[in-house]
Amino acid sequence: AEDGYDLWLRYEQASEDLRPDYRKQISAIAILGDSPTIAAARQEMATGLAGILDKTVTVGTSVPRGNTLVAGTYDALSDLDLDRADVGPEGYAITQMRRDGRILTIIAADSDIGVLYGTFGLLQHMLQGEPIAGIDLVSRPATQHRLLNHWDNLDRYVERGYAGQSLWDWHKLPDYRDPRYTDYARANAAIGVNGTSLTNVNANAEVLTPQYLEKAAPLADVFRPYGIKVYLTARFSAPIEIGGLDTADPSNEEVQAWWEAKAEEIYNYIPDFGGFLVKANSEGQPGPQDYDRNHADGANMLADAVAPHGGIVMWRAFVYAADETQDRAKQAWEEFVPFDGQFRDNVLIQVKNGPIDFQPREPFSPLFAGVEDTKLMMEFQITKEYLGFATHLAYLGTMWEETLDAPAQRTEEGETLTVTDMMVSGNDAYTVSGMAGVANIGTDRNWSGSIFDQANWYAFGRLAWDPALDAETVAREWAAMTFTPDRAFLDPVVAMMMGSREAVVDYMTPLGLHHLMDTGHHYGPGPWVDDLDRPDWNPAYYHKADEDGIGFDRSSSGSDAVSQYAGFLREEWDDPETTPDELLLWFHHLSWDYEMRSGRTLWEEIVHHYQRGVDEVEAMRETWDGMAPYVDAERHAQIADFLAIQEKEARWWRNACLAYFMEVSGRDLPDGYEAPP
Ligand code: GCW
Repeated sequence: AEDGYDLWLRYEQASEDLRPDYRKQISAIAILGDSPTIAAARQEMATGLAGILDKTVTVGTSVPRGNTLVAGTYDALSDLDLDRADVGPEGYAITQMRRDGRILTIIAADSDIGVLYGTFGLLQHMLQGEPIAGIDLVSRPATQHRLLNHWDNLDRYVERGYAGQSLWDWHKLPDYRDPRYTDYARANAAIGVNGTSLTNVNANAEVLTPQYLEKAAPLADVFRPYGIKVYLTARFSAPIEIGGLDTADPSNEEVQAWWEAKAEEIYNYIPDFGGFLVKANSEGQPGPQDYDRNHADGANMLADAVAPHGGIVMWRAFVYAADETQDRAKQAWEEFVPFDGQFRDNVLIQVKNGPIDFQPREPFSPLFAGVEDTKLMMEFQITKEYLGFATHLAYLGTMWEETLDAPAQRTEEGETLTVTDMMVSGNDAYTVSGMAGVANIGTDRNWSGSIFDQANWYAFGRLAWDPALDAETVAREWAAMTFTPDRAFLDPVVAMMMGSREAVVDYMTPLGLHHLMDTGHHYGPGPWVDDLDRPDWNPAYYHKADEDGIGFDRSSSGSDAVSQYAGFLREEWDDPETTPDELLLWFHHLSWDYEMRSGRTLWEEIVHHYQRGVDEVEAMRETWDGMAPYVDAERHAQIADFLAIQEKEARWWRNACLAYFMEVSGRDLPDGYEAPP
């Protein structure tokens, strides 16, 4: 049945136009080498080509006669005397050449993992309906650490997970290695993900005990051939909770020694353990500030413990205090910028894309332009906590592209640097950079809770590999491999994906509004909520609507969050006249009658956007209804049902928000709009 289990590894036979050519050019196959990674490549190639070519395929270990597909490291392929491409430690080159009257299709790399990535690269090229005659491409990752972050608890509850339970079946580990772990590794290797943090950042120290390390080790064993390292979340107070110490103060020598010994122990179980991911002094998690120490003190202690083993520490910058007088958007910057240059070389500060919290739209976090000598890692949220969970269709590639491509800084020579430039920090980019995605994966057959949410997992991997890719290309690749490379399907469906996130912005939080979601679960509207203990968890804290106007004044006359950005942005965003509509109410509190670029008043513009969001979802449904001829009935029906839910809930959002704002502002709907019931 077509239940979505195969993700982008659905090895359907190629179309009639391509299959005969593929078969002719690949009459024999060999992958040279003998590591577990090469074995995995051989296995994948055999499965993949058997499907695509629709014939029995054997993958040999030495170069046969005839038109041959041959893969291996440049060293293994030395007999072929190839020109070496600059593929780096993980990249690959795919070329075709004629030799002695035969066609050779060659996948070459410097490393075995490059050979595996190249194997996936060629299979994907074919799955996307591309000819292989004359193929000539080089692909290498721009970032070094490309990680999924699972927010999985040890009882298998997934925080903000909408796709079932945690994949990690701690109860049956270590002895039962669910074959699904291998499929997880295949799917990730296919998009270049090379690390996975198994446990929730709201961490349980138990995972660092031998009882759990023994269970994490076989997961690392399964993932290793696929180039994926295992990371764990470190609860800062673990020395107390599982170590029997009475403090976790990073300046205490016993505490330091405890972490050193713990690291040693972990590396005994998992020799290539990646390192720790840490949420400290945030939302109740313990941290160095509990002992009057700072983030650098905490991160460096852990970094020193894993450094002898080659590990890294990813220390999160998602911090904010429960203090209403402070603009939450400013806090990460204030807590981290003073320590710029004080973090160890193996520490990466992991920063959410925006300064608040994974909203449908935020400006990029000012930290990306705020530090000079600190390695920053991007954190995106693949799971859609604030964008309708698994039933709303929202392709996040466009959101991430918007952040990565955003101009962030200007050099003295006047060159504009984007967020990506800042993140890969120019100098020694490959060795210091990374991207993390909060996973949307669980035990659901389709992994992600919906078919279209698979696209977000896919897009995360692709953009982590190459942040310069455009979201549309990535959407096309995904849709072609997930459904069909037929253009009559791809053109409308990719267009639908490309507009889908903006539709969510429109019906939830247009024009720079944010955090209007109902409390706790964050599903559905709650702009009226204003009675929580923590003021900065109240939607009303963010929209500040009253009878005179709406929006959060972060300009120089307000919280001055705008001052954390580079001069050219500060200038642009400090003035409502030059602030783009998309960020208007993020930076400004304006009268309902404020005149917009469109000629509408602000109130009319807000109404217009909420309505546009609903209209857009209606259009998405129509597009999808027309796609029935190209998609199996099972997946088509589920997606159609989910879109119906999305339309219903887009109306719910529009009606609830407009009704609330009408009441607060004392205004009626402009002519021509449907009044909320
Ligand atoms: O987005 C918020 C979520 C929390 C999460 C926190 C974080 C893991 O609502 O569930 O906790 O962010 O990123 O730490």
